[in-house]
Amino acid sequence: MSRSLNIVNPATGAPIRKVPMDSSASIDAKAARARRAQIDWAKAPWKVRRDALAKFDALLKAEKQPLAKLLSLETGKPISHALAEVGSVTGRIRFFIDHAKRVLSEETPYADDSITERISYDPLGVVANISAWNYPYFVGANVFVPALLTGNAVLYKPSEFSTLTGIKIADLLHRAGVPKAVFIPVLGDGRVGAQLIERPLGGIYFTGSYATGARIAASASKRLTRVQLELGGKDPAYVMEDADPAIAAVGLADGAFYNTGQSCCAIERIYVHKSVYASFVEAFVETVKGFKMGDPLDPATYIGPLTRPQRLGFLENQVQDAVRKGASRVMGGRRVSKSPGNYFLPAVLTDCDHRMLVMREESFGPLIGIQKVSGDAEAIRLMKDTDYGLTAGVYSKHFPHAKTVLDAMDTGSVYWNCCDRVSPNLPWSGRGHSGIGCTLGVHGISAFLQPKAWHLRRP
Ligand code: TXE
Repeated sequence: MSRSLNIVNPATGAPIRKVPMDSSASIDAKAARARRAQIDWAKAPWKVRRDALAKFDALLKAEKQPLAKLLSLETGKPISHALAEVGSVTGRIRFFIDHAKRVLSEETPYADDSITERISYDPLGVVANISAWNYPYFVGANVFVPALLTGNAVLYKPSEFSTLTGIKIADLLHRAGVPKAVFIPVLGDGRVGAQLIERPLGGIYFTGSYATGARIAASASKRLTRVQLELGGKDPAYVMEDADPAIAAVGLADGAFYNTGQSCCAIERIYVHKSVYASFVEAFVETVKGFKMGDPLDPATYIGPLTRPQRLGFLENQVQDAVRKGASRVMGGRRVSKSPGNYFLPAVLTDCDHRMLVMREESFGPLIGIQKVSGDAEAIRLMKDTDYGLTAGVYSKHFPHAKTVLDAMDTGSVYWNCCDRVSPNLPWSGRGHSGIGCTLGVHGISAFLQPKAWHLRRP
């Protein structure tokens, strides 16, 4: 008996569509098709693969409006954020197209009159891409664009919270010239994802929570399948004594609440030097009060509904736990009870400390805890008090001072006077519970290749 996904609008609770989920048998058939098709795809001239992804880029641009509207309808992402996401994927696609050929090229690191040493690069074969819902175009393209450019086939499982967008992505890639058997969507929930990774694969590329990532790594270890995990975070920011509190407040409010706080590299906790604490909190709260909460399809909306309904109670529990332990609830912090949508009033908690869940476990929603610190040493200790290692940032006027703090961070990315940003030029990686491996940058292209060393002695 086949199961179905019930796609629901998070802003209204209204059903959008039922989508049948893949079964074990259909996954087997798709995996077999991909294995056969990948051989010719890898042999295809570079130009064929490059032109298909360039056409995908062009289709994304041409159809940005309807794609953004579907994304907003299905995930509750404010339409302005959805347009920004679909519109910005081009930068990542262009980067991969401009750099993949060089990363793929053979190298001859050594040659003399008898020996030549050469390195060639092979694709991994068929890879599984298990993706997340919060930025389906970004986190998807980070994986399937370089995977396809380097000659791999992709079994792509969109999150159950962004299935319709995932189906659209597959349609665009196929219309762009990627063979249907080379990029195959596998539709369903976590159970379908668990069935998918049981197949023989050249690699598993996962974006999602730490808990699920750990389960996937355990499953993959039985077959020693290559695994890449882009997981959660508890990203800290520190407002130093020489920072401009008003500038820091605007930047960090956006970093904490953009995409309704549902970003892996969203600011999740803020430490403020005691000398600028009061002025920062005042400016921060004023900025957050200016964020309009409403219908995601309204261009003026900044805060939409949570994508996942079950997170309303999770966030309320973090607020209640903090207040019970002495935090001050300056604004928001509870669901909008009369709304049929998953609306959570944007919350700012002050007087926080590390006894509170809000300062330790990922919130992944419109909720932030702020803690006063006496100086850099205390800030560094608190920022490092976490199992995660995705990003960390500081606001200050003088870089040498900022660098002493950023050098101390054990994170894949660090920020000075900015936050919550990802660049195709730079490797995107997480340490500790934030993941394994790298996407973006040239590292994010090599992640889909395996080297072959050639030792050639002339007869
Ligand atoms: O993840 P889940 P969610 C993180 C973010 C947050 C989480 C939110 O920080 O922690 O993702 O996404 C499938 N075997 N990032 O709650 O539940 C599931 O169907 C195989 C970090 O959706 O882990 C979905 O497709 N698959 C990131 C996907 O895994 C399984 C950016 C993710 O689901 C499975 C975005 C199983 N046993 C979000 N169970 C970054 N660092 O860039 C579930 N799935």
